[in-house]
Amino acid sequence: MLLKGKKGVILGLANNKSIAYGIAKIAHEQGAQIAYTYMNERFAPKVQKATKDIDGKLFYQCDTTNPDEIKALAKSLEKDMGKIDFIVHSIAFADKEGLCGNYYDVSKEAFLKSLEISAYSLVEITRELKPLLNENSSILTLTYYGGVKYIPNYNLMGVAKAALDASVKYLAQELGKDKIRVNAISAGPIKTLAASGISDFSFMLKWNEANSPLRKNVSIEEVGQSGVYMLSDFSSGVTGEIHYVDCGYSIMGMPAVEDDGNGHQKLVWSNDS
Ligand code: 0WD
Repeated sequence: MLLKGKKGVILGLANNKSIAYGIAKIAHEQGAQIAYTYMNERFAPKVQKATKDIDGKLFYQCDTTNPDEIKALAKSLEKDMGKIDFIVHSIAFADKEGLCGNYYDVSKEAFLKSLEISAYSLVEITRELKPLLNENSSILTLTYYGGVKYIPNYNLMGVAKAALDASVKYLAQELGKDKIRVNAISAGPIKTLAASGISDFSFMLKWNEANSPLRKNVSIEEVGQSGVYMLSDFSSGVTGEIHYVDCGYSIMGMPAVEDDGNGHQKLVWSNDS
């Protein structure tokens, strides 16, 4: 059991399709004691229901745009759990206007809100919860390739993920002396509530399945398995890392190839028969 005796908090589990749920499920199987947060009262019953089978007992409200709720979370965790060993940050948001059309049309309001929820929240949570973290603790966030390369319609979220990726590196350097690690998993596309806001998301899923070396899309359980490695002492030598769990998609320099039936690769749109 990789996480036996470890305690932590998972932020951003909206339902049993969430990436956070995949991480929670595997972390629970590996012996972790986990507290969960929900954004507001509307989400509380959904989070409680989703975590019923994985021993969900501790729940706290934490809208990360409210600094008082982050401070209150730190206090509640200390009271109910004492010191903790991991934090999973699985939170992101962009208004619809930031996930379609031209990036240059995005409003300042939408930009600031997205960066606040998707990137700054990691910084603020790290600062407020740091006093609770044991030595050898692990902080994990979720990112996407759209912060590194252009992905159609990912627009504002791509810019927010770039800020998140850079935050991981700066936080990793600063927390390293306290023996706290900070990493990100860059997951391939997965159909979740948040993903349904991205225009043409079903095409993204098909494209990734067709063009990934493993010829499939990643599951939340697969992200969970890699996530548990990042939370466990098995990754004790790893920090500041963006770890791809995307069926290999991000290594492809020239996608859209297929097998010609004779074991040879050819371009999907090639005229050569
Ligand atoms: O393809 C995907 N689904 C990928 C997602 C590929 C790669 C990365 N990711 C990232 C997302 O960008 C996000 O950072 O994984 C993380 C988790 O996303 P998810 O599991 O895809 O989405 P979801 O199940 O919707 O969870 C995100 C949750 C929100 O759910 P809603 O129902 O609002 O979409 O983030 C939470 C909320 O529960 N959230 C907040 N929590 C606290 N305070 C806030 C907030 N202000 N805003 C959103």
